[in-house]
Amino acid sequence: MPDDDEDNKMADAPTEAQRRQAYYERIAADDFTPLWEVLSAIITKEPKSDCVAHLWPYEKARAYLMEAGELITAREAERRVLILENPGLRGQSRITTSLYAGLQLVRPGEVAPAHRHSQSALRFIVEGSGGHTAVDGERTPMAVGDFVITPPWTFHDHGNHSDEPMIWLDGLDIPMVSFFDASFAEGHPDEEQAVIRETGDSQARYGANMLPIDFDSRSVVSPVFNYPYARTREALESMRRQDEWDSCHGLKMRYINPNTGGFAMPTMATFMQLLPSGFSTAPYRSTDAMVFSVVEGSGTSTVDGVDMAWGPKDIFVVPSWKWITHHAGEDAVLFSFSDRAAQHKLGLWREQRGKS
Ligand code: 1HN
Repeated sequence: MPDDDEDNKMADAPTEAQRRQAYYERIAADDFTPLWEVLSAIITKEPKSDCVAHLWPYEKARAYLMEAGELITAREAERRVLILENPGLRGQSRITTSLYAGLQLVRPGEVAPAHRHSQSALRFIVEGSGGHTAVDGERTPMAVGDFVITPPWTFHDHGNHSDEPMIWLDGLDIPMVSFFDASFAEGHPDEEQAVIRETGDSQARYGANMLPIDFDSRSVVSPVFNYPYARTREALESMRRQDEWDSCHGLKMRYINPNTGGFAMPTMATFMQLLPSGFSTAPYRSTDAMVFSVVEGSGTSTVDGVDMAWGPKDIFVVPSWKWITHHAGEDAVLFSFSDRAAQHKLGLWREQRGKS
């Protein structure tokens, strides 16, 4: 029966889906894959991230760190740090897709030995004073609220000659450097590098609104490596008297490389902002996920309808392109950092302001 024959032929003929699948399997064996099957997943209409908003209460972090202090020395650990791992990125040593963050403890009398690596590091001091870090032969004291830079490939070691624990937030561009497969690291032959410049030298030389006459103006890393809180706080306090409030940010300043006016570090941008008591910000979003460290005061930040209530020394993270609002219950000072410096250089950075 001709009609039945026709039907059988139709049933035997592979469907379009089957023909495509067979083709994908054949080309896969030679390491090809069809773009049209993945296009909308790799080029999203707007940022999509596994990174989630999250807050780490300082009280809990500090208790765990102190326990670590009993378990391992800074010398043995090399760096005694608890990584702040984003709940959406567990197992990846990341606080955001592009950034690493951790809390480091150096106990009285300890040394974290000298080494260097390609990754840039920032330190934001959350507890203690009387500790120090050394970079390129100069020691700088560390006190609460100070922002301290370790530029890429510079030897650095930390010490604590005080009788109180020193705790700070480390921010590193580790995921970015890994993305580029550009990581190098090595130890220093000595536990502590030799001190060859006086404490305060770089502040005087580069941080007094002057630069040495022949300073290389192309340098991408700030030659200032400690931005003391006392000066930052004083600047914010002077400005608040002029009432220059931004609806999304309150009073927000960025740390700069005095040589270029750009961000202080090549990959990471750092900020300090003041929100006066009772201030509620208008919604804001940007493509750089942001890590916040609370210096003073308390308040609530809301991301996607979820409230994060914070107080002094708490750390919280806001993913890329999520609307955020802040409310300060009392005068609040927030330090923050992100990958904005890298995004700017790559022409990627975007922001959007919402209506209050
Ligand atoms: C590092 O060198 C320090 O120098 C802290 O204090 C955290 C995390 C990963 C790799 C290197 C430091 C680090 C780190």
